[in-house]
Amino acid sequence: MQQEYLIEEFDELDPDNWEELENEEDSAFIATVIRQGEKVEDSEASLDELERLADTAGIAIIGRHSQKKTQPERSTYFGKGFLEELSEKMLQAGVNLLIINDELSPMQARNIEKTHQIKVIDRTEVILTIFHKHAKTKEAKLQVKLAELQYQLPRLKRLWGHFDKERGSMRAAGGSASRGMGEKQIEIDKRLIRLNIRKITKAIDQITKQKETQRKQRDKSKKICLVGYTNAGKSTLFNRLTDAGVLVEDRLFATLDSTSRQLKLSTGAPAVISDTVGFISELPHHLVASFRATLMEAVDADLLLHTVDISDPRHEYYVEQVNEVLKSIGAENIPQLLVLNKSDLVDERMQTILERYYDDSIALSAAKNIGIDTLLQKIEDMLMDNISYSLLLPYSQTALVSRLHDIAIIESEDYLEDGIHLKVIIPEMDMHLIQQYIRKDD
Ligand SMILES: Nc1nc2c(ncn2[C@@H]2O[C@H](COP(=O)(O)OP(=O)(O)OP(=O)(O)O)[C@@H](O)[C@H]2O)c(=O)[nH]1
Ligand SMILES: [Mg+2]
Repeated sequence: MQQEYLIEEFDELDPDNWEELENEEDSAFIATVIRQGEKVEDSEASLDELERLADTAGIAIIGRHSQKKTQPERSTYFGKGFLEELSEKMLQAGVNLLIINDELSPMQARNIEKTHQIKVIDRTEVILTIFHKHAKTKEAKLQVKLAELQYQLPRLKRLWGHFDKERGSMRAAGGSASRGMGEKQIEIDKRLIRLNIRKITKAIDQITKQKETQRKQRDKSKKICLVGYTNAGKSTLFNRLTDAGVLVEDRLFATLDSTSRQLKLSTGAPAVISDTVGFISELPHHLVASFRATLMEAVDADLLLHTVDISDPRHEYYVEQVNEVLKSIGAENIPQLLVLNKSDLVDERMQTILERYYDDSIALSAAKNIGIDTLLQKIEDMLMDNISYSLLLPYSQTALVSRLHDIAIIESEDYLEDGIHLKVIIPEMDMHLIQQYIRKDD
């Protein structure tokens, strides 16, 4: 069984004590700035995504507005006239919540709320709310809690503003909520939050260590990790490959933790595959930092199965966004196989075009069980290509060493008395270059 992290000293994070978010705000307006050079279609698609995120968080969107601007204003994000118009429209529609498709600075949010008497939340808060609602395991809960606290810390003053207006309407800062609190209370809460951050960080470190030990135990196994944009079908594919029965749902961020299972390969080589949290564009950085225990699964993999929904016209953008996140966690050099999922929803001609367009890709349908055998075959081929070789080169071969730096992944490099010791992963086609230097005892 996975996820048996018994961290008794953190009882307050037990499922029973996990404070439930209240959601009295069930309708809102969304708004964005269209920056200079940004295409209107891209901005609209991003608002569509925000609307979907809001829906997952339990908020219905009944108005959508955008303002063209070179860039957002430093103090109020939108221009004054636009905000006045917007708050007027919100008043008419009887809506008191504005969601902005960006991460607001604490000052911007405070200024908008003070001047226009509307409640404003940003994209990050919507994502945090979803993560909060979907977190089931202790690992996920601790990580979400950490991200929330880090997000709240610089925003306490504003959060207390919310409590003054509407009791307990926002995520309770540090767990305590009352009314009309002044600066002193904010200071007390800041201290409380910092203390909690330290405690939770310690607990997460413990989880990370346990996971590291688990990973070391399966060190001989090849590690494969499913990554991809949220809702791409990673968990569906994981279940298809392993019969693990993890949760699959047509909603964003259904999976928030990682699950690993043995993967049976026809070569008999031991392999483990992991399903993990999905990515989204502009994933809040606090979440990326907090989810490092979960994301280590991807960082440590020998092969990433980068899953993308090809029935969505924005597939190329999703691939780019996922690669961005992979880069930010240091997993950009891990070999990838791009799984073009949901092929049942596009015609065959399109599948062929896309398979040619994307290097190392395969079109399949996880849900309809089409193309799974080919996928397994491809995984085997790719893993075979990724064997690392130990080499011993004489010092006369420094030119080859620098060539290897260009064409291979150098895992280690030591200049010793008997020559240059290298550990390299090299493409099949370049094997002839190193053949005579492979150390036989390895
Ligand atoms: N038509 C079709 N639907 C699919 C396919 N694979 C997955 N789905 C659907 O896509 C939705 C999301 O699937 P999940 O497997 O939960 O996606 P995920 O990538 O794990 O999503 P998160 O965990 O939320 O990041 C579900 O409704 C699945 O039934 C497929 O091959 N074809
Ligand atoms: Mg999933």
